[in-house]
Amino acid sequence: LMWLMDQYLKNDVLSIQKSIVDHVEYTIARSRFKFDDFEAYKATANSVRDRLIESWNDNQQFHRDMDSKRVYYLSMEFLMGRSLLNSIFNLGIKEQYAQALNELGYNLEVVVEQERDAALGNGGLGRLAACFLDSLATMNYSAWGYGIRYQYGLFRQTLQDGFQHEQPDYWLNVGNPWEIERVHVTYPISFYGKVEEKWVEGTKTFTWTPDEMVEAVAYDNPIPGYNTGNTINLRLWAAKPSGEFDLQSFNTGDYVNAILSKQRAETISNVLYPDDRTYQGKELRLKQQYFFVSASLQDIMRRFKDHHSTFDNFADKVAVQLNDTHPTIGVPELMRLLVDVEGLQWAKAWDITTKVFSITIHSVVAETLEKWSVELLQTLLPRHLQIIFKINAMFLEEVKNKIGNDYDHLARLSIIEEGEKKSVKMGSLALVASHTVNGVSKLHSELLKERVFKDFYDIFPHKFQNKTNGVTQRRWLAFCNPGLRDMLTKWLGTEAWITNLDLLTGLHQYASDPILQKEWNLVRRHNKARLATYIEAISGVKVSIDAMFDVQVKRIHQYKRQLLNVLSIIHRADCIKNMSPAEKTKVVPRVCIIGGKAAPGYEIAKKIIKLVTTVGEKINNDKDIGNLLKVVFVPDYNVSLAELIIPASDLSQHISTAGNEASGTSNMKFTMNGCLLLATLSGSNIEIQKEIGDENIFVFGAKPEEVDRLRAERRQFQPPQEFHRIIGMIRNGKFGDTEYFQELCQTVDGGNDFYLLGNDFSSYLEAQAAVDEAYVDRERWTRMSIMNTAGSGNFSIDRTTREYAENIWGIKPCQPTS
Ligand code: 26V
Repeated sequence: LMWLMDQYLKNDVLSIQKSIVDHVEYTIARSRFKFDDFEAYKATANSVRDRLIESWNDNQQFHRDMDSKRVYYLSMEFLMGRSLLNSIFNLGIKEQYAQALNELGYNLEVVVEQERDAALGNGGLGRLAACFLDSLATMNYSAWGYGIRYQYGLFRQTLQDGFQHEQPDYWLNVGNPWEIERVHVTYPISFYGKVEEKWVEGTKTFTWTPDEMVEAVAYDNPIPGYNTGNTINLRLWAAKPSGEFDLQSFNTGDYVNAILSKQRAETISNVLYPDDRTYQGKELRLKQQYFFVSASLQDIMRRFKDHHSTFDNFADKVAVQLNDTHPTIGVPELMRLLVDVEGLQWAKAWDITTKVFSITIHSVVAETLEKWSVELLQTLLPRHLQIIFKINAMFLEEVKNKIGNDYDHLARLSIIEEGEKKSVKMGSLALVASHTVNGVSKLHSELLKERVFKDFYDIFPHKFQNKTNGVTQRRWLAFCNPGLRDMLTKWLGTEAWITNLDLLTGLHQYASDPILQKEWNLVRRHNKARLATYIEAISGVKVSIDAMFDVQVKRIHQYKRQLLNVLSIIHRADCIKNMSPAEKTKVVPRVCIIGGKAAPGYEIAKKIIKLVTTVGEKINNDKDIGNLLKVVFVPDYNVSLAELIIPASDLSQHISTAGNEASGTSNMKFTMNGCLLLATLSGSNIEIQKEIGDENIFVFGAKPEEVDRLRAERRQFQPPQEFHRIIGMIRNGKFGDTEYFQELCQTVDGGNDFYLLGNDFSSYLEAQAAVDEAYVDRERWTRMSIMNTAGSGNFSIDRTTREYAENIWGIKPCQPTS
């Protein structure tokens, strides 16, 4: 049988072809002589899936035997994108698959495009989680991701008359070949009900009798590492009606309604919340959090118990990383499982809990940290609320010994926010229970200590660390930019940079080499041509690849200042229109590309989108401007579009108000691909500048340490005339929709301008002029571009992963020898 299996899973072209055709016939149930591109994709994916499962099984067996410490990455979001190319590339069988398909009459590139994105995330936080999985697998760590199998991913954005509309992303209706349903891996998840206290043999015990129970069913998604047998697991939970519970209601005669009411359990894992700004205290969101965290912890404990008879070594075998505050309910849940279910003493359980958890914070301001009302917790998770109160009481008692009875100070530290509506501060709860808390860039980690968690830093300084984010160079360089990949490998004389990005420094010496420069620009032009074709297809706008591709793609947020970008675009158009023909010949032609989704309820962000499209319409049809300026809004920005856009960008904008972007990760992807940054002193921009050198990046705007003062004084600040004039143009209806844009214009009125667009405007225009000047000097620009790629080694997520592994999780790489 083993021999048969090995034959079946052989990786020569012929065996692969046979497996694809078999899947066409037996999985897709189509004729092996007639199937379309989509069916070819499904058959190919299934054939790859077989190979993934084999390596997944080997790997799970290996780690079971080793009983090595494992990290569990708990995240509400995993923004995975497509898997086919990633999988065959990481498994080292891309060429075979390309050839196999080719001989069958299909083109791998076309087949790959048939796959729908797995968009189970909003933006930075979710994509970071996906990059971590790739890195953990590649670096041979023992790791699992845990999350939710949403039926609806992030909404799909369409534009109607320039306005954003949201379409449901029912991504599973075409089937998902990458997941393995584990109908037997299920856990009961309880909600509501009441808690009874009883004295048993001298100790108080608590029995939670819930009112509602659902079942969590596991779906496993194998994650292959690059060039290693280490295929790790992303386990996503789906909610199903519980089989056993509630049998009573079936005897009341209302059979149909009993079924319908049970069916409502499934809503828990139905939809990803698309707002990444503020928590809204929605019960369903808290249910989602508890649902996936409880299932994950039960699963982790069951696996541990397979090998151990006590929990003494739990923290030596298990590390749990909380991706922001979203999975924090795991803290009282682990306590509940250890104390109420496993019968441990509180002190022992608390000791274990505080050795297991660590948390990453991804936001800059305290207001975005979640709070759940005591009232809601009391109703939904009564036992957890008790546990939280006890954790808080013990914590405050301990703190009192250090700081005395200063009431205000204690109130700030308290996990419970007092007041009319009491609430639980999830950030504080996570911090008290975690052995480590980290920010995602150097500046951000400092801000956490100085501001967001200042009071906690004073008592727990040892808990605070920095872990600057990174991105995976597999997806974000090696396979989204094959031209550059081959060139890097050729000039560095090795492919080893794919797992050791520091090797890119080897390019420094060639930055001015005319041969490299020539090849470099050829590759870049090829990438730009691909994007130009796409832009024409979606918008009808013809763009020249000689023009500078100036890109800003990210979620639409006021702090990210897409509006600042639009204002400078209007300014540029206006300047061009006032030029003589002779002056016009000196203008650097630009294609301004903007993309990103606005949260469905975020009106100001939606107005920014409408403004981009309106301004674009006007400029793109202006004969006086012609090809000197084009403005394109790319709808439905997602991971797959990023893979097309990033390699084709000359300039990319990361222009949030100084200090307001925790890190940023797309900046790293652009830098890696040889795109120059126009950047403020925010998050990891600062560290990128340090690595690639001041002369290879365009930095402008206020300093982070000035922002507080500038905000305080903004009522008195006089923005430049130009700024007023451009706002005036929008206000007075130059772009139509006069009424609609008023509210948007108000956001930058003197007293209101919280994100300091007025303050930074002059500096921004100067930086833009410096960009133009650099671009006309082709030799200089190309050198800068090469220096960006050469200096990006530090922003490989492998560096980040190693730092977490060594300084937070305490895990070591270990590889199955096959
Ligand atoms: C936040 C919230 C707030 C409560 C309601 C629901 C919800 C859902 C998602 C989020 C995530 C927003 C946080 C986020 O994505 N932060 C970004 O994390 C990136 C990775 O660390 C970082 O590069 C970005 O600077 C940061 O904005």
